Amino acid sequence: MVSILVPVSEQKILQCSATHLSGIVYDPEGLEVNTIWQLDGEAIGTQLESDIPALQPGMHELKFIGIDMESHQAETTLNFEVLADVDCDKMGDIWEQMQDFSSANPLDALEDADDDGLSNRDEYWWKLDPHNPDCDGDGIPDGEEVNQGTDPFVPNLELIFLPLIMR
Ligand SMILES: [Ca+2]
Ligand SMILES: [Ca+2]
Ligand SMILES: [Ca+2]
Ligand SMILES: [Ca+2]
Repeated sequence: MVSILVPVSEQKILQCSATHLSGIVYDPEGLEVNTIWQLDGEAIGTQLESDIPALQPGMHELKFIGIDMESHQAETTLNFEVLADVDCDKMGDIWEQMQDFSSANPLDALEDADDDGLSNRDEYWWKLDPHNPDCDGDGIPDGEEVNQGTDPFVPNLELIFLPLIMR
C-alpha cells in the first residue's frame, strides 16, 4: 500500500518555492519496499521525504510507486497546481494583477498599501483585501487582529455592542 501525504490533491503551490514531498508505504508481509517518485512521467526521487526544486507554473502529475522484494507494485497519483509568481515575491501573479500590484516587482510585497500593519504579502497569505485596512469593519485594523490572534474576517461583537449597552 502506498499513500502521498504531501502535497494533497489539487493543492496550489507558488512558483519559486521548493515543493516538499512526503509519502508512506506499508507492506502487509513486512517486506522491504523500494519507492519511486515520478513527476509528469519522470523519476525524480526514491526517498519517502523529498524536496523538488521550483517547478514551472501549471498542473503537474505526481505519482508515488512502491515495489516490494517480490516485485509486487502499488502506486498512487495526484495532481497539483503551481501558480505563476514571476517576480518570486510569494504573491501569485493573478492576485497581484487583480490588486494593481506589479507581478514583475518583488518589492511591493513588503509594502503596506492600506497602512493596516500587514504587508501586502501577509494580506495575500491571509486572503485579505490589501486595500481595505479593516476587512470585517469592527474598527480594529487587520494587522492588529492578526497580531492579537483575533479573526480579521469576523467582527468583534463586544466592541460593536458594548458601547450600545453602556448607553
Ligand atoms: Ca508575485
Ligand atoms: Ca510583485
Ligand atoms: Ca496592509
Ligand atoms: Ca477588523
